[in-house]
Amino acid sequence: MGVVNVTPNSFSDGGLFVDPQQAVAHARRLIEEGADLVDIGGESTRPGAQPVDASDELRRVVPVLRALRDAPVPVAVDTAKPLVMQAALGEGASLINDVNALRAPGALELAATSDAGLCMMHMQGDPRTMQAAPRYEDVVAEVRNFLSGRIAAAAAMGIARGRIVIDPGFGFGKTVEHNLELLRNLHRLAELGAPVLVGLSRKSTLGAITGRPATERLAASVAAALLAVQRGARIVRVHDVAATRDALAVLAAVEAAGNR
Ligand code: HH2
Repeated sequence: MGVVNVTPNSFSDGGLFVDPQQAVAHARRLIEEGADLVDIGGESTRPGAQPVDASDELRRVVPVLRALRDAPVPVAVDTAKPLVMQAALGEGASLINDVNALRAPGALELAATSDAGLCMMHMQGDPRTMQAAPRYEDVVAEVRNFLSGRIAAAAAMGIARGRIVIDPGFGFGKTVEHNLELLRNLHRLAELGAPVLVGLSRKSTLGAITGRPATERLAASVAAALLAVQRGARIVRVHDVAATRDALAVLAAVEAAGNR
């Protein structure tokens, strides 16, 4: 999944693709690099980010989604707002990627009326405050219980399980240790039976490990994507598609050789 942030303030590429034409060109570039889907977002959820109102978010993402209607891969919308979800579905989006796991009033109901894929992510708190003091007794069990609860909530609305993707939400109300613990135990989330999406690309945990700023986290991001796929991730949400694909091709070749 290639990331397209149509925002002025995203943590690693804020402002680069805020112009819809630039965003569309970037999405097409990521598709050429081998993205199997692209994720269009109009609100940064970086720690400390202020919420954006729906009209601004719509102004950012709708022209981009419209221009990508003919894209050769599915297009996701990264939003927590039912109004934006609805508009995005009308513009041809086929996956709703919600960092708030469809907890906004009306979000699950709207999702139930569509046939889109649904990615539900775990977050402790909200982006404004989530990194202040994340606390868990057992981060893996708590994230797993939350996601299992969201799968059940979706099922209770009549949403087929096959439409659901789950995501532990790396960096969303988690310390470096919490993120590493979740990555080490990703298989426990995969056991829930829904494909697991992992977003670690360029995130601050990789900065804490390597000492590098967001613009210099390519190698760390590729390593994280590879480790995630080895531990059961089925989708990796990345800014650097070509490099990630190469790394995953090596992993696939090694695994195929083992199966011969
Ligand atoms: N991370 C970000 C945004 N959306 N969605 C899912 N499912 N999983 C993630 O880990 C995830 C996500 C944050 O990254 P980015 O979009 O690059 O930054 P920003 O929120 O600052 O726009």
